[in-house]
Amino acid sequence: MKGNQLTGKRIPSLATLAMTGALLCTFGQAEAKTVNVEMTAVETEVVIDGKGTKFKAWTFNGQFPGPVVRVTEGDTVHFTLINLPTNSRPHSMDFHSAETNFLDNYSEVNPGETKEFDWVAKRPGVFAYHCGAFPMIQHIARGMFGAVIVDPKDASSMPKADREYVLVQSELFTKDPDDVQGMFDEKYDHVVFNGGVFKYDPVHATQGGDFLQAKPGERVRFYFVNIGPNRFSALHPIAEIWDDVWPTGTPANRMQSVQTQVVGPADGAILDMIVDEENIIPIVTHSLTDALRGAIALLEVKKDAEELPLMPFVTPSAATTPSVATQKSHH
Ligand SMILES: [Cu+2]
Repeated sequence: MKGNQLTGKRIPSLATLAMTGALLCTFGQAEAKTVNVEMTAVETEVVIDGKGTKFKAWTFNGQFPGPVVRVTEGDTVHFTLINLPTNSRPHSMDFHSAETNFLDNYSEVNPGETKEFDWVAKRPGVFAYHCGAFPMIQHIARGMFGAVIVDPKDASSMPKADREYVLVQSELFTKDPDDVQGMFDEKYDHVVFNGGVFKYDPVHATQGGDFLQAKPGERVRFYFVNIGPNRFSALHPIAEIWDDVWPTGTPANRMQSVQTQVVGPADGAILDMIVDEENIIPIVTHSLTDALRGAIALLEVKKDAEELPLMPFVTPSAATTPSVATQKSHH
């Protein structure tokens, strides 16, 4: 699948091999590399529904959610966070995929300043990232979050997917984005996948909404992150059953025949579904007050399904060109 994210090259040059030193690679496994990921904190308006409703967001790269970071187990990520001088607040980055010194690396970056740090993608799975600047509940509620996919070094540790989507669930507080007490009191207006109210549900959306698509028989893989800030997700495919679920996306965690997967705030899961015949499968958080506030995605299964990006219908980052060119292999 081609997405609005960039995937690092799998084959490093000899120079990279020499530089990273690493590499106890066996045949058929991806080789470790260094990947540069740069993000810019951008306080900007984003559109949250098909009617064009604007939301005063805080974002990474102007994108809501932020760009998908995709690396392979063993890779080193060299991360740069730029806080624009025009921004009003400090921002920061917390990668749940990293095990690192958070006091040094996850500290706040003031407007006009830049921070760089490295982390190693030691564990495969799907992880949240988010801004952790004070008050964190507000920085998450206003949109500073996204997903990291760490593909397993040994690709055979999971069945091969025919099609892949990333869904990030979050709550939207649209009445007053500076009402932090309202965020503590859970006075959210919407719950959304990938930043849009019924973004993938043209039935419930009063305007807009686009189906996710798949072909009959395809193994469709969902990389799911729930960033909250407060609500648990109960992810359920109506009239289907998840064939395989990997909590946190860890290959060793394989569960089979799961009706509803609970994913708490700032957790993730990889969920696979194979739909045998043409159908429309609603994917919902079965916490129904949240589903009916916007967290329903319709997977249209049809023989002539189109290819779609990893995170469909999310406006790519404005901070970089082309596409989301924030992620580059180092070689
Ligand atoms: Cu922030």
